Amino acid sequence: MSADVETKLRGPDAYSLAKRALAEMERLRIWPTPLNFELWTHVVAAPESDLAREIARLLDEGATFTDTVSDELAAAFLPRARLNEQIRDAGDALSKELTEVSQAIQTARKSSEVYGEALADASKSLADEQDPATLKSTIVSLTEATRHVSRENRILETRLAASTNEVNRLREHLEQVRRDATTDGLTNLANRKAFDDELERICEEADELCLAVLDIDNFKNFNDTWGHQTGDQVLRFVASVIGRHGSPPRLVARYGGEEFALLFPQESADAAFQVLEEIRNEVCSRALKRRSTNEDLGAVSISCGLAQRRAHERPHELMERADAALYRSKRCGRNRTTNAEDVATAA
Ligand code: GH3
Ligand code: MG
Ligand code: MG
Repeated sequence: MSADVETKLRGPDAYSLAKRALAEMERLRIWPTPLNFELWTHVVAAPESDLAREIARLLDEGATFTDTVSDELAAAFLPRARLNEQIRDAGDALSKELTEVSQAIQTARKSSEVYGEALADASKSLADEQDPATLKSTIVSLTEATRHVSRENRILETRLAASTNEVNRLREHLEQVRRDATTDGLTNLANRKAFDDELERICEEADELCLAVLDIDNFKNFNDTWGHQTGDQVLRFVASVIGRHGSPPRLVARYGGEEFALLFPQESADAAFQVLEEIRNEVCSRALKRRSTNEDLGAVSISCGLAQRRAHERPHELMERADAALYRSKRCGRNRTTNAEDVATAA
């Protein structure tokens, strides 16, 4: 999102842009969720933007704007600014907190210096002085100085406790922002960006690695028959099965619409193949029911492609081979797993 759009959406035209966005949404029968509204205000404010172009392309294709589609659009085109804003705000708050703590420490240091001087003076006068009245006044001022410094210390302690709480709150907030940025909202699995980063990292560390892509079969038909909401339910179900087989050190991600990726660090292709077959069997043997009406939906199946990393192979090459294996599974009738080595042999 450009600064231009931001300015427009906060400028004098904001109301008319908002009205136009709503009218467009109504015309296109786009459901007026807050996120859709946000997307469409951007479209009317910047009809030449990448977001507007992508939405036009999806409309041409006849796509349905499900929550997932909108989430993906927002993730691709809107969130960076929001994320940056949140990180910047947390950074500002942290720096304000540190400045205040450092000021409190300075004040405490000064008052303990003053107290040190008072102690030194007192010890001198106590050593030299015999007059009871002067001794008494020395003790009184010493007591006063002690009270003062202990008051200052209590203030500092309170300030430090408040700061510790605030810093912990900010840390949790930043952790949440980081989680949101790396998680897919529908399935709670890692998103594509998180997966790509991890794949890159693992490829730098180890050669022993298998990568699988898993794709729901004929999902468009399923959506067309049962609607996108039920489709979303199925996506969550498939994600939960894959997720159960993908505990660390494995990594599961929702890689695209109805496509998942699964990484097997330090595992052989045979072992990974077995796991994919277990997932596939678990998915296709479950008789699904529509939650809202309890209607039988039948079963869904998935196709999988598996590739074992070759020495020094780049992440995108490994992904391409897994994809080619998936494509072979689709071509051979779906609901099956193909090892990329077999694609290479057959080619
Ligand atoms: P294939 O077996 O070849 O994979 O066929 P397919 O129909 O699954 O594949 P295609 O790529 O033609 O269509 C994918 C469909 O997945 C289209 C889209 O409606 C659906 N889809 C993608 N993301 C979502 C989502 O978040 N929710 C729902 N309900 N459907 C989605
Ligand atoms: Mg599919
Ligand atoms: Mg697909």
